[in-house]
Amino acid sequence: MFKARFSALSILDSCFYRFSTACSKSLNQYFLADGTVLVMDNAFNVPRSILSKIGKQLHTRNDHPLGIIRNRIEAYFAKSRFLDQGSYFFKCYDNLSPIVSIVDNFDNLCFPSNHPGRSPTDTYYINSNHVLRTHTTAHDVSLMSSQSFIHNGKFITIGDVYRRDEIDSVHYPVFHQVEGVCLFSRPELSFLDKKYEKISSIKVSNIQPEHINNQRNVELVVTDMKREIEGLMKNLFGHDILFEWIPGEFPFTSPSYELEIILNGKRLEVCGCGVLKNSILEKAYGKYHDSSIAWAFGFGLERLAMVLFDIPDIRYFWSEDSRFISQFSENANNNFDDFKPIKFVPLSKYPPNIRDLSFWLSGNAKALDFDHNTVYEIIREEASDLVESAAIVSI
Ligand code: FA5
Ligand code: MG
Repeated sequence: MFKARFSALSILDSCFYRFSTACSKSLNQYFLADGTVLVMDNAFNVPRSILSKIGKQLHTRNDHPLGIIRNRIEAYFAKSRFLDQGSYFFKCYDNLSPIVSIVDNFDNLCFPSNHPGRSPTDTYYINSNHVLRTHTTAHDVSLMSSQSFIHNGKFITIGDVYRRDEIDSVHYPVFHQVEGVCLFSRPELSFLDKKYEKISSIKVSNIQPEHINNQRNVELVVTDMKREIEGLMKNLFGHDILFEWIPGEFPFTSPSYELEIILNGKRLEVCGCGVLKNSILEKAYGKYHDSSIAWAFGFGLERLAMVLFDIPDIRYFWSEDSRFISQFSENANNNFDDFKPIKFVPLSKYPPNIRDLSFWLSGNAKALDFDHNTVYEIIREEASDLVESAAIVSI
């Protein structure tokens, strides 16, 4: 049995909900606002509600909480590194198309052919060869290998990403990520060696075979990555922020880590990161590339903004209600040195109007012969953002 909880965020609402299949495949072309024509095939599985979010570019709106936090992250990474090696900056890309090839999203990033992330139950397919990017990491190889992007292997990428996922206050099928990549040339590694001479570098496991003879380099790069990310956390949330590094696992990094921040005793995963696999650098730069090693990370912007502004539910970011956006406008113009985040105030003086709805799925549910993400999507498609959470109550 499934139980779905509905709560209107800004209006009192009482509707009767009908559940049916979500997505119409009657057209084989779809025109996006920017003029892109998507030619669909049988793999197409993107519902209307998701298509309507493409191109909204919330992260580029200076007055939107996602835009405010993105500006702060960009400012943090805009500082120069390796000053005595010549100044390098993290270049920022925020306007790359969210429609990417499966080569960019999966193959180039060493996802095995049977990885669950490739499944249409997890990923939105436009056609057999194109998906809505499931992470901003999808751009890493093409940005690194492209001649037309000049960034010295140090860049951040910000954009909307799409995943068929569960329904609760910290998951939404469209969210935003910021990716960071920092590639080290050999002179830069010597510079790191000096920089961290007095700091005992981190002991690492899961070192890639290609790095086994250069363990010190891996330790330096992981030390540098963790310091950058911790610096960002302190810059955003203040020096008292509590966090913990835990081991992670991604097909494209080794070693890999995740960062959890701890707030009021609760843990929230905000970031995945690690040392990019050497085979990925080879794809981008060729087998005999001179740049030896790179770190990379990916943050979920909504999760950071929820903590910074005390926003209790991820659905708010898509609110068109001016009472939501206008709350943050003062922060849009804040000087970053004396930034005091505005704390979110609920839009309505009325408490949420909550309805619980239970329903049964027919078929052999005991054998789990249904896909959970598909059920979540049908619920979302029919009930829109009124649905607050959905969970299996019994099987
Ligand atoms: C990734 O997406 C990796 N590409 C991150 C990475 C980049 C690792 C570079 C190594 C090197 P993950 O699936 O854990 O990892 O997602 C990263 C972050 O996105 C999470 O920590 C979380 O903050 C956020 N996130 C993930 N799923 C959702 C969701 N459905 N709704 C909102 N935020 C989400
Ligand atoms: Mg994760």
